[in-house]
This record gives sequence, C-alpha cells and structure tokens, in this order.
Amino acid sequence: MASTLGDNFSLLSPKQQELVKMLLDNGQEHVFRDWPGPGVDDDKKKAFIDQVTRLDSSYPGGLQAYIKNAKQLLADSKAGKNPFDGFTPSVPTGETLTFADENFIKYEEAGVQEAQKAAFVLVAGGLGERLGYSGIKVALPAETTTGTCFLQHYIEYILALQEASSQGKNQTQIPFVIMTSDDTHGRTLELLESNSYFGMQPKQVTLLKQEKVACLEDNDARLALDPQNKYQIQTKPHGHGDVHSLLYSSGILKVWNDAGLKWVLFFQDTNGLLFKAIPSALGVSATKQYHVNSLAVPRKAKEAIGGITKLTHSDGRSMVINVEYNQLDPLLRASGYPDGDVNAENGYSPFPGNINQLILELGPYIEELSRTGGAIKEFVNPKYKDARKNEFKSSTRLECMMQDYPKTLPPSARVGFTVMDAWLAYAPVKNNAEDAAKVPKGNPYHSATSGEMSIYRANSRILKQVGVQVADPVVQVLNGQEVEVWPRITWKPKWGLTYSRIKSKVRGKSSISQRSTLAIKGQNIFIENLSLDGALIIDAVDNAEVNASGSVQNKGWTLETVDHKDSKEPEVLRIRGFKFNKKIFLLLL
Ligand code: UGB
Repeated sequence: MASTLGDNFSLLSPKQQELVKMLLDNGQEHVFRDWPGPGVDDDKKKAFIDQVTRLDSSYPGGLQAYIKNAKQLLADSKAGKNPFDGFTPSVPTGETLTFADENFIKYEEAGVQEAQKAAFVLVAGGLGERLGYSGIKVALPAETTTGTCFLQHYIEYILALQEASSQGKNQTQIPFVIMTSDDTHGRTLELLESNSYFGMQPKQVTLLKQEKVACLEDNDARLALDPQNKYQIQTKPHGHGDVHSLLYSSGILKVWNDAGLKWVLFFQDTNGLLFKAIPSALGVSATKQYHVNSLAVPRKAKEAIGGITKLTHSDGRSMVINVEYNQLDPLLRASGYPDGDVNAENGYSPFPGNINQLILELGPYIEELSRTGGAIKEFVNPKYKDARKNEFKSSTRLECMMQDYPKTLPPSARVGFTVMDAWLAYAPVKNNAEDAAKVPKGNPYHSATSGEMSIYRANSRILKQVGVQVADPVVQVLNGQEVEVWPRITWKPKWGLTYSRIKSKVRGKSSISQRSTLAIKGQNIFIENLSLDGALIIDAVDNAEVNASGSVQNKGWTLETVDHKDSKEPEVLRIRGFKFNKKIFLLLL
C-alpha cells in the first residue's frame, strides 16, 4: 500500500488507511496512480477520501460489495447471460377492480379504515430526463385549472385519508417520507417550507436523500475518475430501488412498527390519478392479507411501463414480478411468444402494466429487510463500443428498482397485484412534447398534456357515474397529441376521497357542458340541481355547507393553444400545449 500511495499514506487516519487498503485489494490501484507527494493537492486528496467514505457508507455492504457485485454483473452482461435464464413467463392472475361496483365500494371503505395504520413513501429523486422540465417534477402543476402542484395534491390526499380514517377520534398523523437525491433535495425542501408543508405538520414529513453510486470504467469494475478532476470518482443515480435500504438504515420502519402501523405505500412523482386508486387497493391488501400488492393497469404493447409477469423456473420456483418494459419483448421472444410484446385480441398486452405503486405489509417488510439490509437485486446496462464487449462508450454503474423488492422473498410470501382501469388510476407525466407526439397511435402519451386531460376525464366520468349529466368530450390536437378535452372538473381530496363520499354530495339532476370549468375547493359542498355552462369556482371553508344549484351561465374559461416552442410562454404551459383564459367566472364563497 505504501508503495502505491508513497508518503501520502501518512496523511490518512487509521480508518481511512483501511478504506484505501480495501480499494487496493479490490483492483483499484489506478485511482491513486497519479497522486503527487504530500504537500501538493492535499485538500483534494482529502476530498477524494471523503467521497470514498460516503460511497462506502451509503451502499449496503460498502464499496467492496459494490465492486464485487459489479464484477459479477458485468461478466454476466459480457457473456450475454439472460437475467431470466431458466424462467418461463406466463400471464398471472390478480384482483381486478371495476370502478363503483359493490366490490370496489367495499374495498374503498376498508382501505379508508386501514389508512390510519399506513405510512406513505414518495420516490422523488429522479430528474425526469425524458420530460426535460427544468424544475423538480413534484413542483409541476398536476392541472392548471387550480394550479395545484403534484406535491400539494399528494399531501392533501394523505391529509384527507388521515381525517376520514380517524372518524372524529384523535387523528393519528400519517407519516410521509420523500426520497430525494442531490438533484432534487434542496428544491423539494424549499417547496415544502415556502408552502407551510401544504398543511401537513413538518414533523410528519421526513426527507431521505439517496446518494449516487460510483461509475465503472471497464469490465473489471474499475472506478471511473472524472476526466476533469482525478481526485473525484464519477457518480450516477442508482435508481428508485434505493428507497428500501434508506428506509431500513434510517430506523424509521422500526419507529412505525412500534407505533402500531401496518402498511407502507410507495408511489411516484407525477401520477395525478393515483390516489383515486389508493383506498380500494389498500382495502384489497387488508382483505387479502397481501404482503406485497402492486397496482397495475391494462397495458398497451410496447407502452413504457413494466409488465407484471408470472415467472416459473425449471426447478419449480415461481414468482409474480415486474419485467421492465425494455426486457419484456426479448424475454417473450426467447420463450415461446415469437411476436414478443404485442396486443391480444382485446387491444391490450396480456401482461398487466406496472404503475409502480406498491403496498407492503410492514411486519414482513421489516423481517425481509433485516435479512437483506435493504439490498435490492441490481442490474447493469453498459453501452459497449463494439461486439467484443471489451470497452464501454462511457462509464456505467449498477442500478436497482423498487419494484424488484419481491425478488428475494421466500415462496411463502403473499405477493399479489390489483388491476384498475387506467382512466381512473394512471396518468403519469414523463415524456416531453416532441417524444409524446411520436408515441404510436392508440398508446398513452404520458405527457403533461395527457396527464392534465386525464384528470378532467376521470373527474367527468366519476360525476357521470353518480348521475350528473356531463357532456361528451371534444377531440383536440395539443402539442401534436390527439386528446379528449372534457369539462375541466377538479375537486379537493377532502371533498371527493371515495366514490361513496362523492355520491353523497351530489343531489337531484345536474348538468355540465363541455366548455365548462368546475373547481370544488371546500369539504361540504353539495351539487344540487346545478346547470353549469361556463366557469364556477366554489371556495368554502370546510365547516361551511354550500349548496351549488340553479343555472350558472357565463363566458367561462376558454382553452387556448400554446406552441411548445414559444419561448414567450412559461415552461409549465409550453410543455402541455394549452392555457386557460381565466377572465370570466362565478365564484361562490
Ligand atoms: N426515482 C428516484 O427516486 N430515484 C432514482 O434514482 C430514479 C428515479 P421514472 P420509469 O409505472 O410509471 C418506472 O424515471 O423509467 C423516482 C418503473 O420502473 O419515471 O418511467 C422518480 O423520481 C416502470 O416499471 O421511471 O419506470 C420517479 O418518481 C413503470 O412502472 C420514479 O422513481 C413506470 O415507472 C420513477 O422514475 C411507471
């Protein structure tokens, strides 16, 4: 060691010397190769050792384990080893829910009861490169009628569940964890602080920051140094799978367990419909006693969402697991489905689409993490220079996904999934306008345009279901995407948490025209014999009972198109391709 490091060795503490020894023992001499003697760049050398210490402490098993895992995965990748070797895919069976039927209502009510024993975890460490938005995604408005951003929307739903599930008794505060990263942490905290945590108690909210992992420069898993700074190891995100080791190492799971909590619900940064599916899905978990329950929607072939698949091994083992969208087609082609990822006769892939909303039962979850330390099966995806696979085009790293958690579970684990209609449960904002416009016809766009329009569609369909005459949508092309434009109907979660609650607030015969806007912002607002043709914003304090009735007719809020390249318009409007001219409306207080 002294020969590699020379007199620099004496600059290190005994603990740091151990770390350096570990690196040398694991084939990493090159990182010290060009170090000048003591007295030159000592601060930079110290920063390097500090970085190595951080990388070592933030990975289960430390850097040694990371390098070892990387060597194995890189060797498998070079050998072209199929990660599903020995497994045969088939279509699994799960619980399929139909919105508003007896079963659905029963599960929703059971889920609301259970919510007081739940904790929520939002993974929000991703930058959203596909969307290309300059801010953090949770700060984006879910819809621009009220301008409510995703984070506010999520928090208001959790608070509404908290209130509904305590039924007037002492309210248990539902804990809310947000996983951030260096890319999102500061801006997430600022968004919360500058908005008084959107009504949550600050101590209810815990931010856990994921660290990036070291990049690798070759098949020997040698750590890649920054070309501009030889005292810095290149790093990249490790993926949303980090959430499990972070929750485990933070000690928070034990606190929840001691407080009598039973469920942990994981969700992603930009699905404005998700909470419409939460109560019923939680009800399914509780009723079926699932240790793991993944939410799914019917999936279009080649849609960029994973497929829930039953994998049966030749040795008899089987598991129900997400197969990621880039792996599903090759897996199917290699195992008796010559056409790969294609739609069945009903126009959908036979494999349900994973929307990455997981509900885990806390007890078995803690048990499993105590065994694994939260480590999730990883993968590596190097881009090789040529077919010999000896060199990479650029450095790579190991990655992991939160939905791979069940991969290490014993066969006795109760792993299930719940399928809901996509119009009710799934409308993520992931693709920029140009890429969305290229999505094959009939497949969902997953853009800011479709994300917002899907909220209006879902709310319109729900009100139709409870007897309001809601006009049919018109089809319009916005940012190159053909979307249905329904009346712009929004409500606060405390108004419309479940189907039954919505039904109880709608009376008589009401109608809403296609060009209308209706925003319901209070808890005890009743829609009764209302005929709306224009814009109506009902803003009332929670204990005020308001009856919205009679005929409301005005010029309303007109929808105007915005070109996504028009730099004069704000970015949040450009990415959706429209804005509202909000000049005329009626406000009921
Ligand atoms: N995220 C992190 O918190 N940290 C990270 O390092 C990376 C991401 P993407 P993608 O149902 O919607 C997922 O990038 O590739 C957060 C599932 O893997 O949006 O579209 C990030 O902030 C896929 O199976 O994921 O794929 C965001 O909240 C499919 O189900 C979340 O992780 C798909 O989502 C997801 O990140 C979907």
